[in-house]
Amino acid sequence: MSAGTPADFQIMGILNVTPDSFSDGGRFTDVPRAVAHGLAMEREGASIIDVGGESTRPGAEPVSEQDELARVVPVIEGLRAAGLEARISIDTSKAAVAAAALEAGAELVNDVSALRADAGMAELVAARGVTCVLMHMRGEPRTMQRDPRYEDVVGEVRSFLQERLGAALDAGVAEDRIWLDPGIGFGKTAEHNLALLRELPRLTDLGRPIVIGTSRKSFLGRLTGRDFTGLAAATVATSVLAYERGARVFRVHDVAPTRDALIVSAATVGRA
Ligand code: PMM
Repeated sequence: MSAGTPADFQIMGILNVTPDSFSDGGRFTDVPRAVAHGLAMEREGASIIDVGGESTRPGAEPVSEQDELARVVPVIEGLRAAGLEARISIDTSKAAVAAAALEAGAELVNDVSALRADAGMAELVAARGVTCVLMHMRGEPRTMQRDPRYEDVVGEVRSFLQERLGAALDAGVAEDRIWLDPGIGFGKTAEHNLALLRELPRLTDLGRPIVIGTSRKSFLGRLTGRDFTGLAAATVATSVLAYERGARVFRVHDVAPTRDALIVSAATVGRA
């Protein structure tokens, strides 16, 4: 095999245009910087750029529709005007924001509420025929990390994703447009996150591509004793493990090392 051989994974580069996101809040709030960062992630190997205007870090307060629109639409337009070839996903739970983002050039909807927060979202995704990411979250970002408990975290996340997959199909979303995400860190302790990674094959057997987002999350900081600035290697390790267990889409900040690690993983397991 040679460098650049197509492999069966996709990297979703994170572009948070928020003043308060977990590890990159405030860095990309001005449009030219955000656009430059999106283009840089594409050069590094991202095939999707995930643009988000509402922080979902633990404790985050909701953002108004107007604020969210004002943050994401100019960045999506800017990425398209700058000739980005990667697909753009919009990280939102609001149908009006998703609609405006799709209008501006986004092609996927990444909804951490799994189409539950806004009654118009399922209809929009179905009508536009776009791919959507349905993510598991326990509670809401403001309170989700207050003592989350499960009997069987993997089984409960699996049932939830199966139910949301059914709801999306009922709303008219085509099955091949649905990706699933266990929502690492969303209402979960470190142990819960690790169990989900360890037992990922129980989720891949739902038959849809699994998206995984461990990037710079606090359970990695707890394990390694580092703050988020030093979590690229820990993130890469989880992405490789998740790939080997069947995940295929990786939502990360550190695109270049993730690309290299996943290319080697894919070659090793014979998928590239
Ligand atoms: N994590 C965050 C935001 N959006 N979307 C999906 N599909 N999966 C995730 O794990 C996810 C997400 C929070 O992380 P950030 O604040 O670093 O963007």
